[in-house]
Amino acid sequence: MIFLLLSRLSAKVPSVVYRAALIMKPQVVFVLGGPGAGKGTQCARIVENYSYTHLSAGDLLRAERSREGSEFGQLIDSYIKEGKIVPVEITINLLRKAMEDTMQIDEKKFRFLIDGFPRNEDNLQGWTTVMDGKADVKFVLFFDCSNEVCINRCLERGKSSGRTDDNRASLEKRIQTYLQSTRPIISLYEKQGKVRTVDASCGVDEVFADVKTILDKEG
Ligand code: UP5
Ligand code: MG
Repeated sequence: MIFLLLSRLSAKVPSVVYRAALIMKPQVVFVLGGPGAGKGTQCARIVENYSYTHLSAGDLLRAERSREGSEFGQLIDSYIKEGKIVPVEITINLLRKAMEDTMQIDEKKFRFLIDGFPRNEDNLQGWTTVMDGKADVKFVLFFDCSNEVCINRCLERGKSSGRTDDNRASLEKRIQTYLQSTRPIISLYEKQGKVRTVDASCGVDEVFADVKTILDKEG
């Protein structure tokens, strides 16, 4: 009888240990840069080549804006058009849920590229309140690009993107918000030695070559 119990236990223990080892704390790379710097484009390339899941805060907000019955649809719509930053309570819940859903489907998917967040102090505070201790921020991948290049890329994309903020009036506001609110967040991480900067003004392949160098080094 004892033998039977022990053999059952020993069969169970390794699987419990194995499962615990598999459930990893999310590892996060924040991806920042001006509007049109190429965050989304480069994240897509990273996903093709490395085991990361890409979560764009902007995409999540646009999806929430279109979700039938969303109580935040109108608010998100006006904030995006005005190039303003949506209150973090909305964004952080979308991000947290997306991370949880991803890991629930596949617990090996614990590496995340969080694109376009945190954009201001409010975002950072919201992240700390909700995610501190629950996820590790490895570093910030910063796509550095002149305002002029950013604006031109978005205007070009605006010819077909259908995005309500890819027009000159919205872009001027997006750039102002970026300079006033997001750059200081990048500087904050810079002081902690956590920023990896890429020159985002050259072609997609050249930018990605620099991204690869960084990711290969970070492990
Ligand atoms: N392109 C890309 N790379 C290129 C290259 N190297 N050479 C030439 N062309 C290149 O690229 C933009 C365009 O440039 C594309 O046409 C691409 O082909 C080309 P993309 O990869 O889309 O750039 P990205 O940096 O992702 O630009 P995006 O417009 O998405 O940046 P934003 O940060 O402005 O937009 P986001 O979607 O993150 O946010 C939109 C709004 O949502 C914000 O303004 C804000 O109102 C709201 N928001 C919040 O409130 N909170 C958040 O946390 C996030 C968003
Ligand atoms: Mg984007």
